[in-house]
Parts: sequence; C-alpha cells; structure tokens
Amino acid sequence: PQIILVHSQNRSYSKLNQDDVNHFKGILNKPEVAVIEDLEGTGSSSELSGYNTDWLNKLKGNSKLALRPSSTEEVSQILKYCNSRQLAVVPQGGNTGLVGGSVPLDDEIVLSLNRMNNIIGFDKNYSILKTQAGVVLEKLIEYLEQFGYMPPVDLGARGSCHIGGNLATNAGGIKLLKYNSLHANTIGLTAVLPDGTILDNMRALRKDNTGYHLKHLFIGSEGTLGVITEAAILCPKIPAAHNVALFALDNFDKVEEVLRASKDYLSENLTAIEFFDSESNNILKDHTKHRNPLGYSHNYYMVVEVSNFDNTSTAEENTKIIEDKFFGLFEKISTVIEDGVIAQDSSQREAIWNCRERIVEGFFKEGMTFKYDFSLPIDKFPVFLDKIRDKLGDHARTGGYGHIGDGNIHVNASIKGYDNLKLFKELQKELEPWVFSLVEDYEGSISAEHGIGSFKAPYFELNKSNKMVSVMKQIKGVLDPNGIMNPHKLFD
Ligand code: FAD
Ligand code: 2HG
Ligand code: ZN
Repeated sequence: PQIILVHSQNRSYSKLNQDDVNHFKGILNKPEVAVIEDLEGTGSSSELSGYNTDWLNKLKGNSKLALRPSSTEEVSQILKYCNSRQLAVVPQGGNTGLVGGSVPLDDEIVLSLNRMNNIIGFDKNYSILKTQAGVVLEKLIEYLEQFGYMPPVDLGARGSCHIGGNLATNAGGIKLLKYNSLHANTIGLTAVLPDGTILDNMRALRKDNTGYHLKHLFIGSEGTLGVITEAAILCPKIPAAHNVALFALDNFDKVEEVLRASKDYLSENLTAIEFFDSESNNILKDHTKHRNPLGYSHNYYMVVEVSNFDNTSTAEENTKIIEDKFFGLFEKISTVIEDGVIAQDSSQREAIWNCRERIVEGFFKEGMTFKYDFSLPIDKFPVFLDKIRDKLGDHARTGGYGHIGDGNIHVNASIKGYDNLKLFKELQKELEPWVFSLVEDYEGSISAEHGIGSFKAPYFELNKSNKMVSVMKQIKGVLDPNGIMNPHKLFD
C-alpha cells in the first residue's frame, strides 16, 4: 500500500456549502454525472478520492466536490460563480501530472475536463486539428490516423492524459525534438478566465498578427490563469515509414558522440533520440515485464528512431530507405557503440520503446520516488547524476534517463517501498535546496517539461530572475485577482 502525504494548508477561501452544490446542480447539464460531492466528508465517494489523489500517490487533497462540465459555457458559469464566492478551483485533465499540480492541496473544487471529450474536426488543407480540451491524447492519435496525420506531441501517459493537460503543462515528450513544442504548434485556443470571461481564439488562422498572442499565456500556465476548453493544433504527417534501434555504450562521451552523429547524419530523418543509464535499466528489469534485448551489462543505452517522409515510395522501398539510413549510421558509430539492435517488426519497435518509456513504472514500483526533470548542459549530465547518487548513498536507487536530444534529463531516485515516510522527508530536506541551486549554478532549468506544480513551487523563484517572477505575478494578479485558480501551484 502506498503512503499518502496529506497536504494541508490554511487558506482564506470560502467554505463550500449545500447552496453552492445546489447551484452547480442547477447550472450543469446532467447533474447526476456532472456533480460528484461528499459535502459531509463521509468518504462515501470513492470516485471523489480519485480526483483528490495524484498519479504518484504522494498527494491526497480534501476536496468535497468535483465538477464535470460539458461545454465552455458551463466552465464559464462555474468559474464566474466560484470567483464571486471566493471558492478555489483546481482544473484537472487526465491527472497524470508528476509535480503535484493537478489535485487539491486542501478542499479546492476540482474542475475536471473529462466530459469535454469531443473532437471537433480536422482541416486537411492546413493540417489543423480542432478539439475540446478533455480528449485523451491516444484518442487523438487514433482519430488523426485516418487522415494520415498525428498530434505533434506524444508521451508515455498517452492513454490517460488530456490534450488540455498537455497544453496546460506545455508537455514535451519524445516527439519534441522533431516536431517542436506545443507553444510552436498551437494555432488556436479557447480559455475561460476566473471571472467567467471566454477568450475564444479558435479561428485557427495559420497567420494572425493582430496584437498579443494571448493563447501562449495559457500554454504551460498549469491551470493558474484559467481553464483551457478548446484548442486548434497543427499536426504533422505520419511518416511513410519508421524504425527504431537500440544501442549500448560504455561511457557518456560515447552517448554524446552518437547524439552528434545521429543529428548530423540522419538530419531531418531523426525523429527521436533518448537515453537511459544502467540503474534505470536494472529498475526496469526488477519491476516490469519488459526486457532489454541488449542485456544489463552496459553503462548507457540509447533509443534512436528514424523516419522516412517520402510518400511516393512503395512499402519495400520505404523499408530499404530506413535500413540504409541505419546502416549508414552504424558505419559512423561502429567503433563507438558496444552493441546495437534494429527492430525487425512493429512488436520489436514497441519492445524497444518500452525499455525507455516503462522506466517510470519501474521506479514507481521500487518505492517512493524523488523525481526531477532538468534541462542541463549535456556535459553536466553524468557529474550531476553522480553528485545526486553520492548525496543519497545507499538510501535510494538513482537513475538517469530522458530526452537527450533536447538536453532534458529525468533523474529518478527511489527509496525502497512506501512505508518510510520519515526517511523520505529527511532526505528531501537535504537534497532539494541543494539540487535546485546546483541546477541554477549550471544555468539549467528545474523543469524541462513537467512544470512546477506544488512540488517545485518553493524553488521556482530560485530559477528565474526577480524581474521575470514579478511580471508573472502581475499577470496572475490581472487575470486572477482573487487567486482562485489552482492556489499554491507554481508560486509558493
Ligand atoms: P493533469 O495532470 O490533470 O494536470 C496537469 C496540470 O495542468 C495541472 O496543473 C492542472 O491544473 C492543469 N490542467 C489540466 N487540464 C487543464 C485545462 N484544461 N485547463 C487549464 N489547466 C489544466 N510529461 C512530459 O512533458 N513529457 C513526458 O514525456 C511525460 N511522460 C509521462 C509519462 C508517464 C507515465 C506519466 C504518468 C506522466 C508523464 N508526463 C510527461 C507528465 C504528464 O503526463 C504531463 O504533464 C501531461 O501533459 C499532463 O496531462 P493531464 O491531462 O494528465 O493533466
Ligand atoms: C518520461 O520522459 C516522462 O518518461 C516521465 O517525462 C519522467 O517520471 C519521470 O521522471
Ligand atoms: Zn520526459
């Protein structure tokens, strides 16, 4: 069983009452499914417990009410009322966030987007997808396939995360290297401000230079400025063919060499490049059913995905093009790698990707995990990992993996099991101020892609200049003067 860290804060928001609940029942379509409540706090609603608990099982909020609107108009009415009553609100997508941003810290109302799950359509002329925010990413992948397109973003949580959550966190993932960020690919957005104002920017024009691009304020704002309800997203073509290779290497200099060679030689055909170290590989073996075809004796592993975009080729020609690319790459790195394997079919492709993507699951099963998500100069990755390992000693198993092509390393360190909360907290006290200031010394970022949430909020200001924080707080003050949106997330 997982221990849940109960987070309780004293704040000056109004206390939810029966009149509030009745009001929401009156304004929402299908109140029997749109309003989930346990005002008395009897714990009778197990459904509500899911809305209160984060993916990592580290946080357990105390919300008595989850609302599930079905339209932008309903979101507007909810927020308008909450704003006037000074009731705090946590927007929630698929609740897969890893930084304690998507659940209440106290008794905030959860505003879930999970009923706003309609795909609006796809414009093939301009390859723009229009969708409601609560659509699960995997559903968008499946929908776009019929047109030969795909979302520009993909990540391990694709089966649960919402596109709205992806936008609210500006999620990165495995495709960012090739297809760029959601900031770059979002053409239109509808967001609802805390006072109920609907900012509808869904005209979805590729070019529109009329004033400030307000949509960017909501992308990556982690639910602190308003609720994203719809989006229009530029989507790339599914490549005509693709394949994946796994390489094993004995030191980090060689990892860098393979990165450079892959970028140089494969150029636009390189669609993903990821790495993981031996401890991450061992964790995968110890806690999941996934097995590394290159074994467990190497120090580093890299996953390289190559795609071909030439639609005029036949399937055989496509396979040959990809093969040639890999053989060319092999020639360049044959003296650098210790071992390598190319997938022979789609199930082997999946198996190779699982070696990288299921590491998260492995650490989760090992025990309570310190999870860091840094951007760092690449030459600092190994020294940084070593320093964290030294600091934690035998108390934790520490691994490094991630999106090496983007300069983004995930450091996971798990203590055994979920029972020793005292040890976790002691280590955390030692580790965090030190580790976050080290990132600052290296001129990196304390969040490459997961966001700040509540876990990193105490350190956010360390990593940004005072002037930048001050402007951000001013923006927050203008859009959310009563501070009802996702309190204590982002800003401590
Ligand atoms: P939630 O977890 O529900 O919410 C995340 C934040 O966004 C919260 O602050 C919430 O308040 C806010 N929010 C959600 N929806 C809205 C909305 N409609 N309007 C306003 N605010 C909103 N992240 C990466 O960047 N890259 C990865 O490679 C990656 N891989 C992952 C793999 C696994 C197995 C898991 C569990 C997580 C991974 N994540 C990754 C983290 C997470 O999946 C992403 O941050 C994802 O974008 C969150 O989407 P969600 O719908 O689950 O949002
Ligand atoms: C990934 O890239 C995700 O697998 C999760 O961003 C990383 O859990 C983590 O630390
Ligand atoms: Zn990641």
